[in-house]
Amino acid sequence: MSNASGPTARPFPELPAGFRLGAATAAYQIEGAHDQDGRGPSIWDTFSHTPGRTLGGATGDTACDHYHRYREDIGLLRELGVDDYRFSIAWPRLLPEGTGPVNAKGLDFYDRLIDELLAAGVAPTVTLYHWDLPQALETPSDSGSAAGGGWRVRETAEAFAEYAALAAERFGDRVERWITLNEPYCSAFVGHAEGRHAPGAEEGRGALAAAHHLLVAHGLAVRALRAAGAREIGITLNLDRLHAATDGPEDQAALRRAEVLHNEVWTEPLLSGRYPAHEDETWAGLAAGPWRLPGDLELIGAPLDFLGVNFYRPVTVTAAPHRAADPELRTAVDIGVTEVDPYGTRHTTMGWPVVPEALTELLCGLHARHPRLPPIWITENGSAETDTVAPDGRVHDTARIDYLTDHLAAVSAAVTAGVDVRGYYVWSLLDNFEWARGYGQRFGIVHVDYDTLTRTPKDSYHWYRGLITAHHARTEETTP
Ligand code: PNW
Repeated sequence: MSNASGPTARPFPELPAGFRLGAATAAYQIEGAHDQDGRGPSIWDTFSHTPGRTLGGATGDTACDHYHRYREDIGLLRELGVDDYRFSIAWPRLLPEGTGPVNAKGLDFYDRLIDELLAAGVAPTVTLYHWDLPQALETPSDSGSAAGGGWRVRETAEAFAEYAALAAERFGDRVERWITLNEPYCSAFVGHAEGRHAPGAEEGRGALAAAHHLLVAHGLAVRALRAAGAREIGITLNLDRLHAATDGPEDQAALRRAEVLHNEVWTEPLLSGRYPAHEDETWAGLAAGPWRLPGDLELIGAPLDFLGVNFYRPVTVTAAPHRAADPELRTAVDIGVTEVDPYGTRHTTMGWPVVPEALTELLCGLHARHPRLPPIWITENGSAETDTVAPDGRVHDTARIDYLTDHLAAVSAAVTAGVDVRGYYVWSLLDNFEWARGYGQRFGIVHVDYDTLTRTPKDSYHWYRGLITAHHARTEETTP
């Protein structure tokens, strides 16, 4: 495919016929309107409002104000020509206390959003949980009926299944694809052990319990979605392409520990119906913790229609001394591993190295290791750059175009090698609230001015539009 009229001279990557192209966002990162129309608070409202937790004290109170500007944003998607749009539903908009009374205005908002997407010719993909747990499930309010405890307790998984059933009954006739959880690794370990994400806890035991309950929540939600007749059901994981810094035995052992924590804790129960073999006695804690009930692994391992994979960068690890005294923290986060960066390549503003072939390797590795691997969707991929609106009124984000070109080519290479990858969502449609990093990191293919909330499509948006148009034309030629 040529790219004669595009902003860069490089050709578009070749994609398989019928491969689907989309864009992704998440509720707390774009919606704003945090206290409007009956939305209850989430753990991210509480966390971002706690001094010192996010860069410059940034919150999602307004974010991109997508709650009020969703029509404009869907217009951007329509113009872009994407096949699919991945967004998340804010659980506390539908159920302000996490469970119990339903907020009709919350249901109405997502009804309007979904109907406008369909009218724009874009298929909705819904993420049910992109980190905004209703605060009432974490710490109950006076009126709250829930016990609190968040993901550390099983009741939260049960509440999640009720929420999933509510969403599927209301929206299931129009939603193409359902993602139960986004990156449960982050919810469990970044949220409960590292403490860099909400709820900001640094507990070993709490993180292990959270990991298990998130998987149970996924399993219960799959069951509820199936019962409601949902179309395609999957989960999104941030799987890591890991390397050891050296061939030495200590680094190789560190690599094994990282493989378990980052990948196998999730892929083994989900795809093989078991927890990873625990040569390290601490892993027995997760596999045999008191939170585990008979039947859980069958529930968690129920067949999926697809696996969502978020990919940004590879990670290299080396052995390091433990720092924490708590033996359970040594399981959940302080696993005797530290990251090193041997990559002599360009880095994005997140400090992440740009290594597209790592995505091909990750996908081929999954395919080789898991006989039950369902079709894969890349549910997030993108780069943060220093994007500013130039005097000509445009945003010349050539580095992002190169990143996306090379990563799409890397996906295509995996398909050629035999991996069943069905589609790709660029992260993100809009610049948005990048969690603890606040508004300092811009991932959008559309620039957002946070003072005026003006949207300016970047050069990468125009490039992606050209790619999608060319890809659709080619797919039509090759499909009889
Ligand atoms: C993913 N970390 O997040 C998320 O799914 C998106 O919401 C996010 O915007 C995107 O990747 C880009 O970062 C992560 O600090 C954010 O470990 C932070 C971490 C991991 C994943």
